[in-house]
Amino acid sequence: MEIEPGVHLCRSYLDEAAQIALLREIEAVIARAPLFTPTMPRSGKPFSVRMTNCGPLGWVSDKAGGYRYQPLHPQTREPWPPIPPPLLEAWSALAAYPLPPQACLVNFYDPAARMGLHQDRDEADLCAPILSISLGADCRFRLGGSRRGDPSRAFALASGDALTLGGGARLRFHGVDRILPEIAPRLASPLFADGGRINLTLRRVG
Ligand code: MD3
Ligand code: FE
Repeated sequence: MEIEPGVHLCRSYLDEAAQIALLREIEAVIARAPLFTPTMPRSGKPFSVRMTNCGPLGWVSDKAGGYRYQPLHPQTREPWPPIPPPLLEAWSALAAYPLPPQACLVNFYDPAARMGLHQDRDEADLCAPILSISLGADCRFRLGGSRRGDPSRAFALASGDALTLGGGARLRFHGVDRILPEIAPRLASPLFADGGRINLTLRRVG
């Protein structure tokens, strides 16, 4: 359903079996392309979120090079693994875009991680939507406006939820206030031994 212009939230897009199947695929991605800790441009301050990618291009950030997309893992120097089929199927079903995704960013939040309010503007192609899929613990997600000071609203994103951001929503500020204490039984995975959340974002880069 369209919760705001250009923002579609599909609750429980993946049922529990599909979440577990996708989690196994993401574990395999992380085994080949280990999670790394990005750092902020200029300051070098580490993100609390750890990341990896799959697909032809991956998003990285470090003190010297800043935010960018590149074809190789910053530590292994290997190409990113391919995007798992269930994510390509989700893109076909939800993105309403004729070309396949070029990048899938895998964000891993431990229970204390967060992501400050920001815009996604490292992509030359701003026509294509972004598709986000959540796994694991719920988070309190924040959606602002197109300027930093605009009013914002918060809502929960839960395991299996899919969010698409397109059209005028593409440049809205957004962030993750915090990971919420778990209520549902957590998905069995060494990744979630301490709780935690994974978010997958599929994008066209340009
Ligand atoms: C709203 N990730 O990786 S995904 C990011 O949960 C990022 O890990 C968050 O923001 C996460 O850049 C949020 C949902 C999302 C993604 C892109 C958006 C919401 C968005 C772009 C515009 C507006
Ligand atoms: Fe973002």
